[in-house]
Amino acid sequence: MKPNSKILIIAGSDSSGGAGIQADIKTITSLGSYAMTAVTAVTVQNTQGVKSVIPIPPKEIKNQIIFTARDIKPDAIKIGMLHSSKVVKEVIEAVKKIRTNKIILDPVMVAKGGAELIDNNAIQILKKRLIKEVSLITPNIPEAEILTGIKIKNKKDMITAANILINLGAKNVLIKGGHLRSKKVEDIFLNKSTFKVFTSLRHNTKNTHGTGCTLSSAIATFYSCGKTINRACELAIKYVNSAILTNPKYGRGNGPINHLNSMKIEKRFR
Ligand code: PXL
Repeated sequence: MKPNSKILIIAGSDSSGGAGIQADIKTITSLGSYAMTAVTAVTVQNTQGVKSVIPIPPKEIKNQIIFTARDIKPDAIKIGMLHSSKVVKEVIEAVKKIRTNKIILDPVMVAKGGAELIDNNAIQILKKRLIKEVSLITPNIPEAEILTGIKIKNKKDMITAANILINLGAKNVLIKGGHLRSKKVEDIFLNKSTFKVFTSLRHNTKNTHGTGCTLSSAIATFYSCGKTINRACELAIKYVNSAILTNPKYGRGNGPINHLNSMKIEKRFR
């Protein structure tokens, strides 16, 4: 088969393969599209935690984006870990230059084990400037709390937070409800004309490392292939839910999900 579309990933590397660039490439590939990358940082980690973070110089992040996209124009962009304000600024400049208008922003802040992947200044610029430049922002509950300054305890609070993000200039918002202690997981989608709640079964497992990265890459892939933004969210949520259910149980900590869950390998290898 040939790829259906081309996606540029701007994110950090996760040496354990479950989150970050690695999750993004696996997701985009397994859903049938072509993945390109601009690496923002290299993390040293396993399923038990992050040992260190090595930042890539901001100018080189911008160079990766522009040089790559000038040759192969992406149909969509997925943005993940941006650790400093300098990086956020360079990424804003670079994505303006390459003129791809389908951009999904996963505002990555803290890794599963608690390691901070972004600093405070960067959060402020992300909130003031980057939010307005993207098609969709996909915060989880702790990220939505930081971006909006409100405490989120239930669906009503999620809706309030989504409205605050729309007022900050977001075009579309998907707040992921996985961190709430509800029996089912409810993710809410909001833009100026549409409100939707996507309900999924909650699977009782600690192996959910990289769900946010995987979700935003899956949304970027479906969206790049012509689905509407809210349908892309719905399809991506289903993909992540199946990936959690069929997780391979790797590692001693928070293990990865099964990025391959949508695939059938038909080729025979001799
Ligand atoms: O899941 C958030 C995340 C994003 N990007 C990178 C990460 C992580 C979590 O560990 O390592 C590179």
